[in-house]
Amino acid sequence: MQHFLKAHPKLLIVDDQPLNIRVLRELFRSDCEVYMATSGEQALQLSRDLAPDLILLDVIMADMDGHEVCRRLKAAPETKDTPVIFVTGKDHVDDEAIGFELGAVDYIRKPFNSVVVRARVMNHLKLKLQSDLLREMAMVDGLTGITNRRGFDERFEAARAHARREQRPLSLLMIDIDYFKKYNDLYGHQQGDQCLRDVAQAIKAAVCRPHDQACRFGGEEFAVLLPDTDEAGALKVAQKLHAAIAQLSIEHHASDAAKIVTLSIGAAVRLPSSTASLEQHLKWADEQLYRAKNEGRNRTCI
Ligand code: GH3
Ligand code: MG
Ligand code: MG
Ligand code: MG
Repeated sequence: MQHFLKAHPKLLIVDDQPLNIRVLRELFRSDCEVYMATSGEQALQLSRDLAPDLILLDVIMADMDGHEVCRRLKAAPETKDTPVIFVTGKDHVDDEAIGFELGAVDYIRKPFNSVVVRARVMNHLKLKLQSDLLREMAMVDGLTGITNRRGFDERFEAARAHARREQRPLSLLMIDIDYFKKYNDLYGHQQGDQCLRDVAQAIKAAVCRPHDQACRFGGEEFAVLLPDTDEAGALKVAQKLHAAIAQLSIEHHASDAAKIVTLSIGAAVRLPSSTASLEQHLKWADEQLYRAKNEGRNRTCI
């Protein structure tokens, strides 16, 4: 395994015969965190809870066969990208074709050769971890190192699903640096870029609950997503952001709001009963941001 891949990928082995699991586990226990399931139901549960990097899946099982398990894994958003390899005694080529049609990445017939199985599984794990890394890199903003718009959209979607399921409020802050065009004009684009980096890091540091998400929305705009947060909570975070940026005390002599860099913030709370779309929620926050600008900048409107 190359150094940038995480040390111990998670491997889930599913087979209704504990003896079969033990044989496979021996092959991988030195390279992987190995988890085991002896039924289809248990496999689905563990797949959701553990987010394994790869699943080795038996086909013939008493409660729910491997084909059905695979179908359900591929149908659920949390598990649809988890690679599945069938490991089975069903050795007809038609069975193999079904396995691939169901979305498996490989098909291993029993009895198997340990060296070959090990090589195939390790190859698939390497691919999975590399694609995870690419996915993560695609969600980072190149200039500031914080989450980008693509990452934000994904988190926003997930946060909304959580809010709806758990009947929780969801708050959104749209943040815009005041008079940033004038900042660039006065201090130059390079210093403008440095200002964006400093502001981004300060926003990220000020937003500290594990499920909160700060991102660069584009240009000199940032967005903060606050799950399980009502109006009072959103205002508290917004005040914390104003304070954090004031603390940076970045000189801005061309600003009409203050002689340092400041933020305007628009906040919007989506209540559990709301049926508003993501676009509507963004639009509310944008409207409040517009108000904050009109009312003199360096403030939050909600
Ligand atoms: P307001 O207070 O109304 O927000 O005024 P503003 O000047 O901040 O707003 P405006 O939208 O007119 O200008 C945004 C500026 O942000 C213009 C653009 O040059 C600058 N900007 C956007 N992205 C970058 C970037 O990546 N680097 C730098 N240095 N500047 C950027
Ligand atoms: Mg079996
Ligand atoms: Mg702007
Ligand atoms: Mg601006």
